[in-house]
Amino acid sequence: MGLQLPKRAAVPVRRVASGVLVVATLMFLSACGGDAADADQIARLAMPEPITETGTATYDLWRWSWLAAMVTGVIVWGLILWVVVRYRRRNDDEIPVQTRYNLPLEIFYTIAPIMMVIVFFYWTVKVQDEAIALEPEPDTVIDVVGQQWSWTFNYTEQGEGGATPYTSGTASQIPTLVLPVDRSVQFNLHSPDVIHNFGVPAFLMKMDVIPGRVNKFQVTPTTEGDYMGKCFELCGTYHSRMLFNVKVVSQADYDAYLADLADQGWVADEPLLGGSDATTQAGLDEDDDQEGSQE
Ligand SMILES: [Cu+2]
Repeated sequence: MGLQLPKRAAVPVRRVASGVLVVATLMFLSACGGDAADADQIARLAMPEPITETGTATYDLWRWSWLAAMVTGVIVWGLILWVVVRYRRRNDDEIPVQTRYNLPLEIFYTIAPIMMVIVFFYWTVKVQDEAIALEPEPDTVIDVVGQQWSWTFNYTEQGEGGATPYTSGTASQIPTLVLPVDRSVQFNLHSPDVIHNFGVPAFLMKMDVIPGRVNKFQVTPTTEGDYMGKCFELCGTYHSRMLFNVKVVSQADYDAYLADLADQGWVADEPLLGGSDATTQAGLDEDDDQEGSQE
């Protein structure tokens, strides 16, 4: 073979080792900065703390996936380092043989990733099924409307006489979604305009809000407290203002809150779905047959 490598001085192993050490130290130190909450977040591999029953399953999937990826990474990096050192060029006059192959090894590294993808796929589908499962009779139903540029939360038929207390935000004032603790709640997601995405990081759950169909998911919050939610789909100019607060409270506080909303006049006979009808797509008449709808 006429392959000729240009001659140059080899990089000393010591210099490479000290470079690796500096990078590792910097990564360690950057992980040490910040307060206890940051440290917790790092321990959870950047996931928020899950506060729902299904959130825990999602979190476990995340953790075990990272573990599998790290084990794979360590083996691969170890092999690379070993090969680099063991088969390095030892003098200026010879280069290592460039044509070695090993059939069993090649079969192994073809099959191993396929097996890994199958395992990841199986667990992802299993957890996803759990996250989007709907029980037939949830304790609470909330009709959520995402519209440019805020949210309306309808506490459907939970007011006196089956009325619907609601709260609605504006682009300058974000609304608060109040939920009872340890009760299953179903969100029916409506959009009268464009595709939004309703999500609460602490639930480890979000779902598209699509005009012309009603997506649904259920959660059971298990920890009282204040959380944040937002629109996760770039829906236009003021997408970034589509924030909302989430308060998980006791059943008594929840009932008091709904009564309070009704007292202040925030109550309707029917859930307010935005536009004339959230299941009518903008630009279509209500009588138009919506063939694209999957609902
Ligand atoms: Cu949006």
